[in-house]
Amino acid sequence: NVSLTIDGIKVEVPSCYTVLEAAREAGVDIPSLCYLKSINEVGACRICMVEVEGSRNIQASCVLPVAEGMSVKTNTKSLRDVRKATLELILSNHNRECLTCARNKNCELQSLAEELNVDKITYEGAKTEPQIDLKSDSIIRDNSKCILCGRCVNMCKDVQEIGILDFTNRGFETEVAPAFNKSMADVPCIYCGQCIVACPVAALREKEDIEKVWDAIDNKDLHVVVQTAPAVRAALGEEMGLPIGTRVTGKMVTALKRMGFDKVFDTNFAADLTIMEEGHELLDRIQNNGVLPMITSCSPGWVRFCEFNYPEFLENLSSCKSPQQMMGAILKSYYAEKNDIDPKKIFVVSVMPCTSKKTEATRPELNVDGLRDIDAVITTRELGKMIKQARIDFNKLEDNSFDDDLCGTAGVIFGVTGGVMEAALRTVADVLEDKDLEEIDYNQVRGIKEIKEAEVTLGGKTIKIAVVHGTGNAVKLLDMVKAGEKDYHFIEIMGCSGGCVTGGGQPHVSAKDKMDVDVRVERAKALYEEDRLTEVRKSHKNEAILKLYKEYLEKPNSHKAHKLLHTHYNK
Ligand code: HC1
Ligand code: SF4
Repeated sequence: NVSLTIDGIKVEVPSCYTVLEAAREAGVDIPSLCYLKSINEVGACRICMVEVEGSRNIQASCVLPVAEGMSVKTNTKSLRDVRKATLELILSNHNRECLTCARNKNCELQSLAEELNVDKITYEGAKTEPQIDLKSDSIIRDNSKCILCGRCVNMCKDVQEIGILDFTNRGFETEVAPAFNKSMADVPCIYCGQCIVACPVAALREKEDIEKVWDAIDNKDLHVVVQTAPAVRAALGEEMGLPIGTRVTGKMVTALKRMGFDKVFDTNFAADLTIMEEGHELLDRIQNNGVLPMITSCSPGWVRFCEFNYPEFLENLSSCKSPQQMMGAILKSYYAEKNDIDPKKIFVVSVMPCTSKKTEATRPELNVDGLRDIDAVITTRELGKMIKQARIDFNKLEDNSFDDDLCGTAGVIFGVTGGVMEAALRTVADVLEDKDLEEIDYNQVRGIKEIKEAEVTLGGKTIKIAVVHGTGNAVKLLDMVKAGEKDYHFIEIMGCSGGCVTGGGQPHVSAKDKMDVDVRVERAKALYEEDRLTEVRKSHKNEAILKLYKEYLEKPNSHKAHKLLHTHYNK
């Protein structure tokens, strides 16, 4: 450890700390902008400058290592002046239409301008020509909002190992964009939205479908139903000012009913259905020499990543559609027939923690008889905006339950890394052991370790499994599988680190708050809590699922199930 003083406060911190981190321990909040813990520590924006006793120059604290006996000042007049001038320069070439901006009141640049008391822009000068890329179904890039902090660049390059975004040109012409300034729709972007999560401003944001959803609700000819993904309940509260990871399932359902949806369903039901189909597919592949390892296919970012970067693994992907799609397919077939509604008049809205789900919903290979499973996808953030637009006082709402014709069980843990695997093991174990096992917590696949591996012996068979999250970690694992260094029966891959709880559509958490909490861990707790509270925690024991097979699908992987619930990806 190292001892130093910051603004006269003595602190002792590990020697690997930076001055910015040490200050945080001392309760001193040095302002910063480009800094994003473990992802972007580059000292580019020059906002976090400090004075160090004995040094003539001021220095960027986010890249300044602590040293024994160091004495640091963070709040002198000259530092305040420098920071303010730097921020004014950044703002001089920023599209400052804050009132109509997607990140209004939720923007790190705006907050900083307020905190540093910037009350005028002294240096009005040249402006970058605005260029807004609206072509993809998932992500909008708007260079008039970009402050060149590089957070998205390093997120995409180092964490996701994709490298879609980079700095181009020089000097005043510098921009962050895909190569050759192509649209995000014309490069191998997987729409994971992790660049949006990293962006402090609105230079990267989702393509909103809010108006489309309100229009559907207002259209009296349509039967408008909504499904919410497992991870949404773990984060929506943050949009309403609640602490990170507050579980708001009941209030969310009430809000959706008040907004005017005809039915409010839980994607967990379709996640259970996925387990039934995927579990049986795995057993079939193991027993009949099918392609192994089988790899999950519910994360659309991961599926796109596989298509672009590892096409040799496409045959390993489970043929199951994702739960989002399965839900739509069941609503427009079984549910439509049972309730005597024309499937063409059913409008299915998904609320997802994910930006890639917007593009997934448009994929033609997922259609059934030319009909899309899902008609509109909104993110958790968009739902937050709609609830506010509807003037619903969220925190005062009573709890309500999902419409129970199609309810869920183990599916809730799908939203966290390892959850699909755990839910699958609960079912596969019971089938292979031919028992109703009581020990169903698979701690080996929980947690945020980059690669989780386990061997489970079930009914005398050893099943080798692995779980990875974030495409960067998928690269590491798949390269080992390719090299023959590892072999497994079943692999779970999720496109985002932490799984869906930290998907690209989840509420923004500032870089400052991310220094204190691991958002992945806090939100995961909410889903494990809901799992603990659920009476039935195995997909194959879900009464609604059993009824669906009995009344309609017959059995897992039946002809009908294949038509509705499976697909084939090829590139
Ligand atoms: Fe997910 Fe899934 S868990 S992919 O992370 O398999 O988005 O939450 O809805 O489809 O169920 C996302 C979450 C979600 C699907 C399920
Ligand atoms: Fe990179 Fe994902 Fe952003 Fe595309 S969506 S640019 S892949 S981080």
